[in-house]
Amino acid sequence: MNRKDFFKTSTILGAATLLPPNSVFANNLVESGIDKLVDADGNFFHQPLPYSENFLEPFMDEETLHLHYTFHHGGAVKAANKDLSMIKKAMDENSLDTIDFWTKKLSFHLSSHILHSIFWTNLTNKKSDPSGELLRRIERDFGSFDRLKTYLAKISKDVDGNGWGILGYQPYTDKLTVLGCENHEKLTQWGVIPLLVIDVWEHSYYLKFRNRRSEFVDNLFQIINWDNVADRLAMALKIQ
Ligand code: MN3
Repeated sequence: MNRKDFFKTSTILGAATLLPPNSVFANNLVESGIDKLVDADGNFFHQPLPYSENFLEPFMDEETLHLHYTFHHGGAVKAANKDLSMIKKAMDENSLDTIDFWTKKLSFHLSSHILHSIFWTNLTNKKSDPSGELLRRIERDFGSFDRLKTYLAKISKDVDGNGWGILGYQPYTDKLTVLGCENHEKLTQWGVIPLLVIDVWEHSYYLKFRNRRSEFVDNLFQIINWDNVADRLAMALKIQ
């Protein structure tokens, strides 16, 4: 192991040791404490699910999870790599006519990759509740856990078209904040670090819940891994 690798490993361990030993999040972190999205060559890769495809049954059915993870998330990873290569090609050839197209596509596909990577770790198959610093900040910034749930559920249900309901940490204000994101990248605030993301694209619920997005969102609140959200907040506070 050379010095650089040693330093890298040490800092990864440093970030991960802040997290409980059974944390699914700690297994796929980079040294700064965010999700690992790229391989050693800088290409985006599709990290494995942190559980089997039937783990979230009956709250999320196996077929939906399989299609969602494999083709929707997986497709975004492939597309983001293509976008990057097309941007590089355009710059190498000094042929910039379509570079705005690929730049816009990268924003869409990479945002999809980031949010899906977080989404899988945000879910579990048993009920949990926030505690500690996360609960303290929820109560400070929203009044109570119930008030946050009501707010985040409403925002998620009411996203226009496809998108995400998001609970994030906003470092500029040192507060938790809620976003109703359209597609994967619209209606954010610069700087927000996503902690909990609710995928309300139709592909995440249509097989089982048909048109009943509201029911899907209420159902999803049963299986949120609040320990993972707390881990993500701890990392966000560390890396800001
Ligand atoms: Mn999705």
